[in-house]
Amino acid sequence: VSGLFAFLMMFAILFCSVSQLQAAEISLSYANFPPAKTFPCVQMERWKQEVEKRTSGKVQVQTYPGSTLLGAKNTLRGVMQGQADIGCVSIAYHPGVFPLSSVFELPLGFTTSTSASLALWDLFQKHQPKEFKKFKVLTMFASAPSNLMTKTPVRSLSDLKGVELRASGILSKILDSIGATPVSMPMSATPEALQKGVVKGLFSSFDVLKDMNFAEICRYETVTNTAVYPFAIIMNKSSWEALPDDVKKVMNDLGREQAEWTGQYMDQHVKDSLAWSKEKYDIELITMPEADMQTIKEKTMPLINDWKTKAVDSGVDADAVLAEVETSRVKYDS
Ligand code: IAC
Repeated sequence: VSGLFAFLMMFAILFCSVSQLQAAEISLSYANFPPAKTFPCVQMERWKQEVEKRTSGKVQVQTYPGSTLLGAKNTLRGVMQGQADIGCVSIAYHPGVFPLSSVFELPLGFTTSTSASLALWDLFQKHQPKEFKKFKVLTMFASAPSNLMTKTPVRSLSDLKGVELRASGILSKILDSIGATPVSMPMSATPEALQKGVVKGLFSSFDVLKDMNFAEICRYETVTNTAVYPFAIIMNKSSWEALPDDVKKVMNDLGREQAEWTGQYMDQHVKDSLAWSKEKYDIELITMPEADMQTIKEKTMPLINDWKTKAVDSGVDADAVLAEVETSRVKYDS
């Protein structure tokens, strides 16, 4: 019996040491609010893969898509309190909290997710704004420009009058200034609102026609190419500080690369999503008359001044920020 016991003990010790060798030294949780198929989660899986590969398995990232760990509205607090190490935050869902980064919610004329994502990252790097002082920012990116996805056709601005549409942040104000009735909510709440008829469509980028299956209910897609939705991937400060230098370097080196990767993925995916929606649901892609596009520009212009006033109140050098973003737009968006 004692021989068997000794054998079992040896086996147990061997097994433990082998499994310890294979286990990652560092395990990090990463919370994301929209469904796994959407672009914030696709980029999350790519980041996880790269970090695990580049740290040779020393770091393991546990991903939680679809609000399974933290929802859209409690990610900021959840990451600050350490309920998750890392989280995905949509800037537009938190009006007033990000006086600098919210500049990207304005109609600035970015035509791609790639250019907006790189410009956003550059702006963050340059200013290291205090709005993120409680977090380590791992990367940032933006959606593609926003368009109207609706149950009934919007062929001109007059069709938009009083139509309830889902948006968020300054993008809700854009809708308001062109005559629609905005209803602010996160992307993750939109399927139910569309289903119940609380909204008749939404204002976002076309990737969600496929990834959220909105093409089924919103058969009309009107191109406005207005503002983008900016995002930040934030990490709990103590979780960050506990990382060894080589791991920090891997993550720091990934910041800009991840922004660009996500932008390029998004820009390609918008095309795939439109083609898929045409094929599956025979959606109609609508362009508004040139005069209406001009009216949109004029009516949304005051939002830039509104942003400026609030940004200055929060200590942001708003004119410099707008000038830098415009320089980046010219640099990346051509
Ligand atoms: C998305 C978004 C949010 C979650 C998932 C996919 C956005 C564009 C921005 C937004 N595509 O909130 O409308």
